[in-house]
Amino acid sequence: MSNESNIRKSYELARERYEALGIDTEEIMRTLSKVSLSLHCWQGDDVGGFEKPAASLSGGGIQVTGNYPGKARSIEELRADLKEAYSLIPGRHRLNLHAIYGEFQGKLIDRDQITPAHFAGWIDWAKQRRLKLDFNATCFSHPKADDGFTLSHRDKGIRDFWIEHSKRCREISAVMGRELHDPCIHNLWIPDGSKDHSVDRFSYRAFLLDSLDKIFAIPYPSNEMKDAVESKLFGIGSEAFVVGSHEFYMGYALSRKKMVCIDMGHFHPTESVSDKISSLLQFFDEILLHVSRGVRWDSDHVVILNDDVRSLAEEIVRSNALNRVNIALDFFDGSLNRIGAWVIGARSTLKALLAALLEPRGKLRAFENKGDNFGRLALLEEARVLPLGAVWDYYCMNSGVLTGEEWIAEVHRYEQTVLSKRS
Ligand code: RNT
Ligand code: ZN
Repeated sequence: MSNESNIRKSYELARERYEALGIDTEEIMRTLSKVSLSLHCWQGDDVGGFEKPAASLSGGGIQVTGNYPGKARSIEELRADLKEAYSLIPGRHRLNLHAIYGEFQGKLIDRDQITPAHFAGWIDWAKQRRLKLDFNATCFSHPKADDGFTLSHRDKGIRDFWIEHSKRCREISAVMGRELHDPCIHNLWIPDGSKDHSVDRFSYRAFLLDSLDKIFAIPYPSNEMKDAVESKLFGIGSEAFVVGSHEFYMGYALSRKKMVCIDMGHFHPTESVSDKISSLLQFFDEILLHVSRGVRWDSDHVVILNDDVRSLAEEIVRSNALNRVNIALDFFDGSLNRIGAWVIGARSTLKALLAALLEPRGKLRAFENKGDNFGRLALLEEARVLPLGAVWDYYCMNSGVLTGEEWIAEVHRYEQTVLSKRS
């Protein structure tokens, strides 16, 4: 019996099992195929980028550990690796770039000098591959970020430098969106904060507010670009104080009609990020997510199919908000095959969405509406062991990507034939 016919047989049984619960697996697979994750370029080279001289991850409250061989050393290598990763992820997904990934042709182009021309190659590449782009200002890994402050810096000269950078990044985003006929989401995250207590939190936040208003002074049409702002609770070296806290950006985004970006690794470890979705959606048309995995003090481990990600997907689906929640991935791990890391994170996020879509929502809601809390809890528990894997394999097969554990061998093959040749 071939693998393919086994997958079909398992799927057929699964389809009937779900049908009995009122779930149409065919329709759900069509819905899933329209979900486009934004794949973060920075997992491919440990947030290095292609500036000359090369930026090294610093001043950012974020850190990549591990020196697994084979990381992309050039734009060509990164594109080849991305192509490999995309080929193992079912569906059509976006690419999320950071400003340090421009084509600077070996020249020193400081952050306040970048232009859309430096990203023309990416736009062409995206056009050829029918990809859509998202973008991020890079307000870290730079001498002017070394003391841990950028847009909220006490020094006006340093603030102005990062304001100019961020304005240019928004312009680049608008060009990307215009050229690719799909709005590019520009996300702004800054590392600003301090290891120990500040006695003037108010002033830093007032500086940040003023800088943001200057950055957002130029409006762009929403079919070209959309703005998001990302908060954080603490980072490495900013344990006691982060200027751009959740409350700060909630207030900012609501009053200025921007999106909030909710990174799963940026909250108290016992706080449930999924619970925020249905609240935010009462006030925002759209939000941006950074799907990540916090582990102790790190906020950026490779995403896996854990309860946090499953609950997040459930809350998006239960809120009927797949078209209002933009889902980006954000993690970086240099201790394993980096293409494998991308694919694990993306496939796990999609599996979580599939699981959420396959939830017997009608029956669960009926229990809840009747006040039958036992019935609701019992069905939730039974639903956890429904044959999700059979639908997933069938979905992958029909999407033309390797199923089950088969893709692991392909990543190993790529490592042997391509990555191992990189010194
Ligand atoms: C850092 C933020 C931010 C970065 C990327 C590289 O804590 O999550 O989104 O990870 O911009
Ligand atoms: Zn993030």
